[in-house]
This record gives sequence, structure tokens and C-alpha cells, in this order.
Amino acid sequence: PPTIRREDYRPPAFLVEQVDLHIALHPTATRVRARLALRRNPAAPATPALELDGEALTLLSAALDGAPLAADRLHHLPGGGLRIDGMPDSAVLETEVEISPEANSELSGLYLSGGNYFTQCEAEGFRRITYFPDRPDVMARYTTTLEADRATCPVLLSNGNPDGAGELPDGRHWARWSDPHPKPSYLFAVVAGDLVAVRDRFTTRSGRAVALAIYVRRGDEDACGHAMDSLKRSMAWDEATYGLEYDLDVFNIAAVSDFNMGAMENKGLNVFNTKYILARPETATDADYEGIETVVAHEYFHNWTGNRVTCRDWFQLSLKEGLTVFRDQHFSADQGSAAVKRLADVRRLRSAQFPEDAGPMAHPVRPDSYVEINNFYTATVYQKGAEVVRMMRALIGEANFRRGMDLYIARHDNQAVTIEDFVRAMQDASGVDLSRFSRWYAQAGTPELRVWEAFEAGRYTLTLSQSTPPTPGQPDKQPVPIPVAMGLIGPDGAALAEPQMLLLEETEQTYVFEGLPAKPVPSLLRGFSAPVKLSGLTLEQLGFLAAHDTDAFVRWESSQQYATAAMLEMVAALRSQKPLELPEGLAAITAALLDRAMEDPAFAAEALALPSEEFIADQMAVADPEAIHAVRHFLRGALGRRFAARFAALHGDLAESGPYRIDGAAIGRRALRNAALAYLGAAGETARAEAQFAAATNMTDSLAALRVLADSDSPAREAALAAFHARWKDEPLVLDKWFMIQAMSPRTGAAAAEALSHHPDFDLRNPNRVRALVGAFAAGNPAAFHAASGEGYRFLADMVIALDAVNTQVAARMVSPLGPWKRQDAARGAMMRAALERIAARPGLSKGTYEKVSKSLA
Ligand code: HT7
Ligand code: ZN
Repeated sequence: PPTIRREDYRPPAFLVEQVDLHIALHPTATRVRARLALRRNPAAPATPALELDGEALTLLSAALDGAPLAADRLHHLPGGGLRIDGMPDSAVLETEVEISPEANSELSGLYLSGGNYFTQCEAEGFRRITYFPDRPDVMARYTTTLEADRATCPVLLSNGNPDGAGELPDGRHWARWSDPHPKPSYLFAVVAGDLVAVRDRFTTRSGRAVALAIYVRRGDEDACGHAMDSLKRSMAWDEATYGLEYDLDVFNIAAVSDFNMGAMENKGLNVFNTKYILARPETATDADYEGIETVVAHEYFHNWTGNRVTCRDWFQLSLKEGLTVFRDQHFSADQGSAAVKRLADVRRLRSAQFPEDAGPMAHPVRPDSYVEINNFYTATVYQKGAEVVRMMRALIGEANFRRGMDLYIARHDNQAVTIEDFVRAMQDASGVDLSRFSRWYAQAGTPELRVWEAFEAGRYTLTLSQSTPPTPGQPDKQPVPIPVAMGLIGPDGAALAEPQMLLLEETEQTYVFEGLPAKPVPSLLRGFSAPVKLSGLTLEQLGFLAAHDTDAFVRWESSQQYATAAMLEMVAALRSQKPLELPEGLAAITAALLDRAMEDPAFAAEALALPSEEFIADQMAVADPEAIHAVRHFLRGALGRRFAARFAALHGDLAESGPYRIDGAAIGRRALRNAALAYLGAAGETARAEAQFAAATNMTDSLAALRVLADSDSPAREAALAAFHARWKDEPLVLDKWFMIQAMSPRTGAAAAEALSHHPDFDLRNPNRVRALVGAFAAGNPAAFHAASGEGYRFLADMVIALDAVNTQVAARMVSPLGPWKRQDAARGAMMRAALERIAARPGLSKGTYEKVSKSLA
């Protein structure tokens, strides 16, 4: 399959001014009539032909300016598109096609889910609905008329504002939608079926009354409150923070169970995975509630950063995604504890993006090439992209950043632009030269920051150096500007200098601090001011910072780094057959954390969690999944036994009385209580988990208890899993949790995971279920996935092959855990390669899965 390169970008030969669609819905034979008002693009070299994208379409008719197109002017292209020769400078093209939503298991284009119709057009799904120049730099105004059977499809929704509706013969009806804002085709959407609306209102600060609605399946109306509340808070926040108001009379959301990602920001008609809408205390965990708030905000914020100002081409994806993740992170931080939110964001970046940056699929935030764009909706484009925006704000200051945003939107409203345009707006608004900073967009890999110190006669010298390892296609790296937020702390814990921001621009720089009364301990990268790996501090310094720093991030980070160093030593000990012992330094850090746990329970829960097995593996030249698992298992048990009385007390003291609440304080208390429960479980004390499982009235507590039991060898394990299944078998989102708990349990080997894939409730066509079993097993159960027998790799390869015939996007995503085979020992590496080669050898493999597999093998 061809590689698409950023440097090959050419403007479209024709623009589309107006699109009028008429869609007659039918499960197997939907008819789509499209009327496109086309105009030659003055900015492109003149060509006589118009090329339109198309995929899985059956063409019924085509006419240009009212006359049917003769066969010698109309050519079918190899990928499924059309070429029309002899085009005038402007013309009206009318086509009619037939498509089958029922046959669409790819979940791209128009498809059926639970008998209702949904679309997904990002990135290239609109071409599966009609022939079109399906690229984001073609922005057009749309009207959409939908026609369907009234009994089965009472609800007919599309983008923009409602613009008429009526009855038709034979029990059919129609509705028309008009979107006044020009948009790229990837933002087009249709939702139709038997759905019910939960309604509310929002009045913008300039007085526009907006009718809000969330469409769900009957019976789910009571589970939309948190999503609706999150939406209204997001709308108010964007007005207060960026002066950005909503721009239509309606804002509709529809929830669907079969969806490839989390949600989609279609103009005026967001489509959401039910996972990010539906929540009741009995069925959703605190993490689910937080996820809903974040994703609702994210999609809403896209209305300006992505929809009104969109991407010129898909290489610019982070222009909208990195910026919008930055905005949703900022919003969520403003809703509760900013420090705890930052820890969660950093943990996610490190667990998903750092490994990606070190693996075979490493790519810059703005990639240079791709085979399948769906493979580039990555942690690098999203999470690292957000970090880059965050650093930019740190460099130019908050006020300048806001000015830059205003300028960016004023300059580029209704345009399809590039990352350079965004950086230019920030540079022009601030007067700060950001040319070097742009390397962050161009260079892949995680920079490594090293610290050296000297102290003599009150003079403290801090030397920082940076280097970025080679990544595929980028052997040599240049230094990037790294903002290092820092402070100096004296032996008594008091600050010895004002907090400041150092800017490391070169490979190595030295900073001098004079007149200090004693040698300070440097507190570096406060708030995780840059997405880098820091090393060079001693264990003693880390222990000191964990206890004394005023910056919550550095306190957490230092305890994590300390634990990491201790665990790596223990892995080495285990490999040389030495007995394992609880390191007293780590016990002391834990004791200190427990002393202060009630000051900030949410923070304490985060800090008490040991670094993950995946994180430890990432620190080793050659991973040893068995030893890492054994060490972490041992440590959790040892800490649980050492502090059993204190964990038991915490678990008792934090028991909730009164109604379930979903604010930051209540979430924090539940998190700490369940962290205590997990440590007790690791120490072999599962009676509390059994009692909590039996009595829990909310899913957070129920699932925390079930996890402890599922990971234990308690006789109650099987009964608890069976009871959970029996209770929740008709709630798909809860059943996902049942699969996930087992998939991630170290007690579940590859054979048990494989057996679960034959369970009657497992469904290859439902991406949530696939992620809950296959994704969770391969990415979240390293000891079982990397079993020395190779059966974990074989199971994943079998699943990828089966999935590729059903849903290529989901199949390609599932390849990732097989990628880092070079990080495993020779035997495991060979088996991982064999699994990749077996997938690669499948005839008819999709281009997306092929790209992931071939890059992993390279
Ligand atoms: N912009 C949306 C991306 C998305 C997507 C991409 C490929 C295939 C299916 C998809 N569903 C949604 C989601 C977002 O980042 O807001
Ligand atoms: Zn997004």
C-alpha cells in the first residue's frame, strides 16, 4: 500500500461550496443522493479532471450540470473513487449511490448498532457514504435531508440546526438539517433510530438560547445527568477562559454501544461511545465519571479547536487533538484538585506515550508519513501534543497564550490550517521566537535530562544536559528547548531560592546560584514542566524530596523514582537468586505517606501506588516480565503486612456513610480506602474485600473489591466473579468490566484469556468488548502476556487475524503490544516476531494492520 508523505501535500483542484444530501435510510440498501456545487480552486494548478474519493459504494447515477455523465468522462479508480474528465471551472455534480449499513462492521461511514443508524466520518469515512473530495481542506456548507420509516426511526438527526420535517407515504417521514458553518467532510454525521432524548438548555453569554439533548436507548435516560452537567460546565468554562461561545441553536449528543474510539466531535451532533455518557453510581466507577467529564469537555472544545478552525491535512492532526487535550486537561484541573489531575495525566503519558516514543511506531507529534491515518490517532499526537502546547504556554506566559489563542482563531476562523499557523499566532502574540521550539513537533523520541551538581562556599552549580535517543527514520537529534520549573530546598525543608523556570536550550547548560547557606536539594521539573525523563538524583535526595518538597508533583515523582530504583535492584537480586527483602527506605517513605494520608486522600492514593510492571520494564535494557511481576507482587504483600494495622484503620475510617457523592473529596476518600483494601488483599487478607463486595452500593467499591478477590487465591474468587456476572449480564458496560478484571488479573493466564474469548458474551464486533478482553490482557497483564510459553503472543495474533476481517481499525490497534519485541529477551523476542510474521502472512490483510505489523518487524 502507498505511503502518504507530508511533503507531497497539494491543494485540492476543486472546492465544494455547497453540499445537499438526501439520504433514504434502509438497513441493507440506503440510497444517498448528493448535489455538490463545485468550483475550481484558484490556488491549485489547473487540471481537467476532478477526482473524488469513494469506498464500498455502488454508483447508481451521475450527472453534471443536469446532464448524465457519459461513460468516457466517468472513470472508476482502483481504490474505489471516481474521476470525471473535462471539468468546467464550476459545475453541479449530482450522484446517487447505494450502501449497506448492515454490512458495515468496520464502523466507519454509515452503520447499524442495535438497530439504529450512526455515522463515523473521521478520518476517511465520508467516502463510504458518498463520492466526495474527502480531505479536511475542502470545507463546505451542508444541508441534509433524511428519510426513514417512522415506526423504527422516529428520530432523524444531522449537523447544524433543524430545518423542516414532514410525513411521507407508506409510514415514512423526513427531516431536514441545515448547517450554516462550512465544515470538512469528516465532521458530517447522521443519527437515526428509536432513541429518546434527555433535554436541557444553555444560554450563552451573548444571549443565544441553545437546546441541549442527549439521545440514548430507552431505559438509559436516568444515566445522562453527569454527561449533561459536564456539557454545561464545559460551555461555561470555554466562555470564561477563552471567550469562546457556542454557535448553533442546538447541541445534540447521541450515544452508541459500537464505536471505534471514545467520541466524535461532529458539528452540532457529537456521537459518543456509551462508555463516555452513561453513568449511575451502581454501574459506573469514579474513573468512569471522570472519563465522562473529560471526554464531553474534549468534544465540546473541538467546536472551536478543530471544527471552526480545522486541519489542512491529517499530518496536522495534533493541531486539533493536542490543543484540545490541553484544553480538556486544563478544564478538568479547574474542576477539582489540579495537582492530582496532573499526576493522572503524567501517569497516562508515561504509560502510553513514552513506550510509543521508544518503540517501532515512534513518530513526531506532526508525523512525516503514514500508510493508514487511523494508525496515527496516537498517544504521541494527543498526549505529547498537549504537553507541547503546555510548554509553549509556560514559555510565553498565560496572558500571551490567551492573546495567541485569540489571534489564532481570529486569523483562521473557517480555515483549514497547519501547526505552523498555530505556532506563528503564538509567536506573533507574544513576541517570543518559537522557531527552535518547533522542533518539538518535528522530532520523535523522549528527551533524557541529566543533572550534575557542585557546591562550594555558598555557590551551588547545577548542570543540566539533554539527549534524545534515535527513533525510526531519525538517527540524529537536535536539542529542544526544555522548560525546567524548579526550586532549591534547604536541609530543613525550607525554600532556599525563589521558584523559577530554567530554559535548557542547548545540549548542556550550567546555572549558578550564589549565597546559599547550605547545599540545597534541587526540586526539578515541578508540575512535570516538560515531557522528558530525568535522572541523576541520588536515592537520598529522592527520599528527601518525597518528604519535603512543596510541589505535589515532585513529591509524588520522587517517591515513584525511589520505588523504581528499589524495584530494579530487587529484580537484579532475584535474578541472582538472592532472597527478596522489603527495602527499609521504601518502608519509611510509605510510613510518611500514611502519616499524612488524610491531609489529601486523593494524593495519598496516587503516591501509595507502586510503579506499574510496564513502567519498570521500560527502565530495563532487556525486560524480565516474570521477575518484575514477582518483585512487585512481593513488595505489595510486604508493604501490606508491614502496615496492615494502618491500612485496616484507613479502610475502616474512610467507610462512607450517607449518600454517594461524586465530588473530588469523595472520590479521593474512596480511592484511598480502596488502595488500603488492595494492600490488605496483597497481604492475604481478603475478608474485608469479601465483605465490601457483598455490601457495596456503588461500582467503585464493588469493582475494587472484586479486583482484590480476582487477584487472590481466595476460595471466594470464583463465586464473586460468578455473582458479578449474574447481576450485570444485561449491562454491556458493566460486563466489559467483568472481562477486564479477569483479563488483567495475574491469575488469568493466556489459556484462560483465550477461553474468555469463547464466552457467549464475547463479541468481536463490539470494540469495547474487544478492548476489555484482548486489549486489557495484552497491555495490562504483562506477566501472562509475556508467558515464557509464547501462548500470550499466539492468542493476540489469533485475535488480530480474526479481527482484521471484521474491523480493521480495531485490529491494527491491537498489534501494538507485539511491537517492542527488541525489549524482551531473545526467546520472547523471537516468539513475538513469529506472531507478527504470522499476521503479516495473512492474505488480504488490511493496510492498517499491515502498516503496524511491517513497521514492528522492521
Ligand atoms: N476526533 C475524534 C477521533 C475519532 C476517530 C478517529 C478514527 C476513527 C474513529 C474515530 N472516532 C473518533 C475523537 C477525538 O479525538 O475527539
Ligand atoms: Zn479530539
